[in-house]
Amino acid sequence: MSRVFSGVQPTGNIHIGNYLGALKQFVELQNDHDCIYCIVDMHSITVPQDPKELKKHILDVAALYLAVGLDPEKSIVFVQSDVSGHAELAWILMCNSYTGELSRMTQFKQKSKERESAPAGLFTYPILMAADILLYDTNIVPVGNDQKQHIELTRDIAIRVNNTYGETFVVPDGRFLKEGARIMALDDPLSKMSKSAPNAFSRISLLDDAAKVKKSIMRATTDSEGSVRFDPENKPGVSNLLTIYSVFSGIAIADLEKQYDGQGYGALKKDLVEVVQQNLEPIQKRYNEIRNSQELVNILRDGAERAEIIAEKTLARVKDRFGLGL
Ligand code: AQP
Repeated sequence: MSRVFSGVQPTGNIHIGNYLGALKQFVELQNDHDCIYCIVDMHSITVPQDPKELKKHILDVAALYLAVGLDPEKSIVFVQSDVSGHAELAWILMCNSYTGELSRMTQFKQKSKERESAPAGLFTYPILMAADILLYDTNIVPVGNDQKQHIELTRDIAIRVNNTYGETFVVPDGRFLKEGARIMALDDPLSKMSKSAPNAFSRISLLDDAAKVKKSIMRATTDSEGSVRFDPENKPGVSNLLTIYSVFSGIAIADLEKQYDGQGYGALKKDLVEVVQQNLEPIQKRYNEIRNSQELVNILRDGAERAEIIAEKTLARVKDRFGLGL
């Protein structure tokens, strides 16, 4: 069975972009793949975090993993910092990566340009991500398409090590959805929806109440043309709403265009509010049942133990290839 690995940062409440681009795939894949899903807390400290908030967000994301349908009987679910092999392998990979390739990463360029000086961890972040993936002999990495460049780098590092030290790593492939791989911000459909954007109405979080969902969608930026048409280049706002509608409802975009032909954006938005609320309701119900339970903590502890067994084997192989240790 192919091995699947992916993760989400506990940097705030998961939004529908994270869900439609990544988490929905996680759930689908767990039925016929060997899946490992991580809460990547070590990634989140590449920018300053409030320690109390971070601890809370780790459990929030874990509870959301289960609430969207991850089944700990089928998937390993754990917290990254509970398995020390991630950091250990990251160092080894760092010694086999180049500053030139890291400085080409667009996410680093974006995130560092807002600060006077960038933490070194923000620069080397993609190597920790490569370590996360390679540590588990991963074949498939389901992610949103903002991660394409990082997956390419992971592949390059794996191939480089294999060529230098002999077969060491499985070379993974990214898995990107045709629809939903890049959900855009509701207030600025030229930027991706993001947890950290200052305007809360730019995103819909999985835990948003009905009023917030309604307000975010009804305020969403569209255009002055007034016709419901999928054309991401010329009509990015309306196209983004159609994508969200289609992925949540399972109705093809072409059918939605027909359904709303001759109607204004108001009708599309009003129905989309309902579709999103209906999809979030069961997720929120399950989240509230599990968020403060001991069961959640037990699942994460058990997940870390199972992940550690796999990680140890890979690390032993890597150290042997590199001639490290006794
Ligand atoms: N807008 C998006 N559309 C589709 N997929 C997305 N992902 C993120 N944004 C979108 C995918 O969600 C997974 C988890 O993301 P992450 O938490 O690791 O970090 P991120 O990409 O940095 O997410 P955010 O929301 O943009 O957080 P901040 O604001 O903290 O930077 C990944 O698979 C990602 O591709």
